Amino acid sequence: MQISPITDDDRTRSGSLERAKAIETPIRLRRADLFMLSLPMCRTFKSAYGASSGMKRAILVRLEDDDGTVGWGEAPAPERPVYCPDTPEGTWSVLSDLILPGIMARTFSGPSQLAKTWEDLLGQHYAKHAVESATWAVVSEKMGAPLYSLWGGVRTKVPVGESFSIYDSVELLLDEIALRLQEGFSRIKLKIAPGWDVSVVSAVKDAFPEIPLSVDANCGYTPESGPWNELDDFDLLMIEQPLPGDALIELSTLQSTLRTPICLDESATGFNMTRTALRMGAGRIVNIKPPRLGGPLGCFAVHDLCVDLDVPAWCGGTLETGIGRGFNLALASLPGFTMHADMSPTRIFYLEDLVEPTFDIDLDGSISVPLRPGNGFPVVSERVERFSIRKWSIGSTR
Ligand code: OSB
Ligand code: MG
Repeated sequence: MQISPITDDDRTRSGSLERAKAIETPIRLRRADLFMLSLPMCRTFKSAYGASSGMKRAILVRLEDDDGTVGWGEAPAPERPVYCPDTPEGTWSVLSDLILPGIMARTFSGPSQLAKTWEDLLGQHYAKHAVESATWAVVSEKMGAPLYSLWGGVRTKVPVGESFSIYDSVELLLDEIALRLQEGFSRIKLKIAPGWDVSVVSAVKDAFPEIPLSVDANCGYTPESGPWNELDDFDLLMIEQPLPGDALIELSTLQSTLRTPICLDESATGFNMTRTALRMGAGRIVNIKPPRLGGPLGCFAVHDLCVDLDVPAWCGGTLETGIGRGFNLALASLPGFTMHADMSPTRIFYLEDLVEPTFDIDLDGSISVPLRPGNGFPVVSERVERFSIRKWSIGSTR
């Protein structure tokens, strides 16, 4: 694929970002609540970064508008800052010390103006995402319009694939894949790492030759250590993040030797980084994830960039509960999301979801985009309380 040259028009030719910025519904928050949750996982999720299992923390933000409208957001920061620099404790501190105090009892014309209050803060993308998305839920509820229509979505069903963790044996992996294919998943993504790559991909290809297949290396290789030629022979949809996120020169060199597109995940930390990476030819596909990009507005910017450059994009996940996945599904309805999303139903990772009803995959391999205003799925407060290990609030209830 030829990457067309990027011009300074990239910022202005955008469609979805301009649309989102133009949405003006006054917000005035009277209260914000933070919840630190400890959620029981029902399986081990292992990648090049190591394994998560047992209990996983997640932070929830609940915003309450002066008119009583409530919106929830989620910061699924990993226990260890290996995929991204954010952590649960750091995110909690930024939310309670810096972000939430700055938005209380002030009138904002909409989410875009509200998000300007933290524009000067570097990083802290998970914290920013949790608040910005909760704000979008408030606005959507107030306007009586689902997020997907507010944001300019063009589809109400999102084709989904499953992200398969590293298993103890290839047999266990093949059994799991067979199960998921029966459920309808129509694209397979395998986590790879040194020692769990070529032979595994080969076994999966042999067992399921027809299924679109990709791999995700989560930065686990160096240019010298990866089995690039072997991987390139499998006709994979993409190789996701083979090298560290900031290794743009090496990624670009590697991409020039491969037929298989490289997909940017850890490299795509914001608009400028993604633009630079694409211009350098460091990848040909972009995985758009709301927490990694600091919220929906950051996603719209990258989405529009991808549309303008004719670069395929898809919506990735970070093991969100149904609260975070509600935003991901609405986002994935935008026109530039032309490839399968990572959107496993919450039941695959967690014993209990925080929303009811939650979502699941249809036999046609897709998940329906939520059509209700506000949070895509109704949040069950009792479960939030039950899994909370710490709470904090600012403002008052009336
Ligand atoms: O690299 O895509 C990734 C989960 C957490 C952090 C990074 C990644 C992932 C996944 C899981 O692959 C995708 C999902 O949430 O379903
Ligand atoms: Mg990834």
